[in-house]
Amino acid sequence: MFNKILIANRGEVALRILRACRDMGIRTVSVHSTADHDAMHVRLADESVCIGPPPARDSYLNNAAIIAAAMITNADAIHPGYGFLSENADFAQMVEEHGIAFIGPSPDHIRTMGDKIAAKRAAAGAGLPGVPGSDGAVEGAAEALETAKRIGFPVLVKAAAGGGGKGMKVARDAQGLAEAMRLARTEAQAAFGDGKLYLEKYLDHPRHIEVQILADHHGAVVHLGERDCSLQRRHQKLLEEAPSPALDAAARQRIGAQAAEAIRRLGYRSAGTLEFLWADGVFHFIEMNTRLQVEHPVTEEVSGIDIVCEQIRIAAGQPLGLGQADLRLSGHAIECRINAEDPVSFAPSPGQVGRYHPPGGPGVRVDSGLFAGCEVPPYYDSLVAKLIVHGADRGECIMRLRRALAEFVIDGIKTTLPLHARLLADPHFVAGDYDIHWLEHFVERAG
Ligand code: MV4
Repeated sequence: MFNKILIANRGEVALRILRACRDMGIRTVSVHSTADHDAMHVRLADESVCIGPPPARDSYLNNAAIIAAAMITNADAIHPGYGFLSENADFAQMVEEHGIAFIGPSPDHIRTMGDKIAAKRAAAGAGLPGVPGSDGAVEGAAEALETAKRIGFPVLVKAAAGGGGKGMKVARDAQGLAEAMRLARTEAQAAFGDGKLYLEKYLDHPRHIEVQILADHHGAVVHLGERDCSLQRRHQKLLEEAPSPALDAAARQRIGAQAAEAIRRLGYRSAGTLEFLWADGVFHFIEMNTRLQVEHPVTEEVSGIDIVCEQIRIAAGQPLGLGQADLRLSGHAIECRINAEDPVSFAPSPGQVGRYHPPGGPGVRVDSGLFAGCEVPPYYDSLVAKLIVHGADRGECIMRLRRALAEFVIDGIKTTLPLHARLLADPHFVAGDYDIHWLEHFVERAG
């Protein structure tokens, strides 16, 4: 096992990794920008290294500074968390070239899954069909039109380097397609420096279902069931739950088994997530995330598995201590993402926190780096806390979540807590009756 892990991240996920390290008796090194000098992830670590000024590109994205920090502190592994360098194949490779373990999959797997066309091809080859569409990249308008006529309008133009919705355009007819191609190409080129595009049939009202996987270096693969991540606005998830209210036991079993088998065939090793769109009783693979995800706690709550500890053990070469038959998913879990934002306009709301009182009681977990008097800097993602609640079933989970939301006090900054309270009172949400577009309409109705 590793002696010392450097955590190349900040905020709640840095704390989450610190806690896993403590539970495993592994020493920790935090890195931080000058804006995070007094942050909780710095206070709780055994050692810390300042890696640069506030802008992320000069600190949390500064791979040379991070690797130098690992070298001088004698860390034998780096955990990248999520965001920042977590899906940067060049960083993972550089870490390994310095004799330090990267807690994640191989650079090759990160690279393949980072190219959405390559990912789709690899997944299809491993038994996970995607949405019907172009066979790889589409070059020009004529080729795009040919594909669109084959699969039928509406179609969705997607960027190979995309993900998170950037460079994505819907086209409803031939004229719209030419325009969508131009816009998507320009946007993708500007955002990623790569204008490569592909085409898919546009699914109108799917749900976003993802399957959590653990795979070790000895051929063992397990899935930990699915999460429903359909409740999002502008590609920012607001609330996730496990299991999905949309799936029955047969569909759940089918996608879990298919996902695990695909991971086995891909030779993937680490924690990872396969993303699907679920429409009309069919799963379509769309992307794979090769990192620990923000919403991993809902899976931890229903499976009893510590995903971060398992991810660290896998990276250290240890075998998964369990098989699929040892796993029992039980009850229901929901995560509310609490952002330092205005709950109506979503304008960022950084600043100093006043009173801070997290909720407690049966079934309640709070993952957060907040404390009374802390500063929420304006430079980074606005996620400041995650409230994760578990119950014997979805009904109990919702009752406990309402209780926890009512107890939660974060003064001094605006947060999305009131939006969650409103959502938890909505009959459609309570019925589990929503798709990927539903939240946008709910938010528009806000007063
Ligand atoms: C789609 C789709 C409909 N049809 N693909 C959005 C981000 C990227 N990860 C994939 N996305 C979508 N791909 C086809 N063929 C709709 C979306 C989509 C979406 C997907 C998941 C969660 C939220 C979403 C919000 C808008 C659009």
